Amino acid sequence: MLPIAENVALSFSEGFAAEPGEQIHAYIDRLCAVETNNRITRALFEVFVSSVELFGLMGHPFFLDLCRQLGIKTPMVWTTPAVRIDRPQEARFLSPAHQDFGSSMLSPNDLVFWIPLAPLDSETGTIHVVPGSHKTGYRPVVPITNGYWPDVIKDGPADNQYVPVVVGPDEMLIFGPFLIHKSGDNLSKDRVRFTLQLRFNDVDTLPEKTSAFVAKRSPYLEREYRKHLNG
Ligand SMILES: O=C(O)CCC(=O)C(=O)O
Repeated sequence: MLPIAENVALSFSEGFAAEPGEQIHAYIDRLCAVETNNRITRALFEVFVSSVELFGLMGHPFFLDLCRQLGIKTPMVWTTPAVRIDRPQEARFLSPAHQDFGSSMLSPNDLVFWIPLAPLDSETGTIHVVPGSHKTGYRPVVPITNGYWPDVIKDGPADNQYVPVVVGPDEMLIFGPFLIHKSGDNLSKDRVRFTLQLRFNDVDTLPEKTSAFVAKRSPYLEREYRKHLNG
């Protein structure tokens, strides 16, 4: 259990304490079932990126050794650790087909570690990938305006080229920046698809010594800051 999760949940009227020994995904399933307007799971999604436990994973020898074994000489953070909470029967935030290189444009030997934090099966759905698509580099994209995703792959693969990757409880999927993939639906009635993504660039192969992300004011900080401007 991440202490941050229970702390956040208890601040909402629908929130309730975790059972002793309860696994975090079971707790989130219970919260998701009682919350209104996604407000608890949305807050969890927002705070998880600042969790010290998850940040710490980026520097854990387990991941750094794997990075080196898989071709990253000097690992650096590509994105902050991302936790996905794909709620049952909700399609709005699913990721359409894409290559993660679009959120980096840096090292061609980047790595993504996609890790289930709750059991996956055909009901919860999983990530869908196009085998072999990583061999042909970054594909042209065209902008889109419906939904939250910025673009779509031009002449992307047909639906029947995707295969779902059901990753076991003690397994993870590791892929490079050019693999074409997308989210599968979560068809279950009451289970969130709860997964962690850790992404690493390689300092040695950066085309420019820079980073794929910058710290930016969150909407909360922007709003609060403006209240005090000229105040
Ligand atoms: O987990 C998913 O549904 C999709 C994940 C994804 O698109 C990504 O990690 O880039």
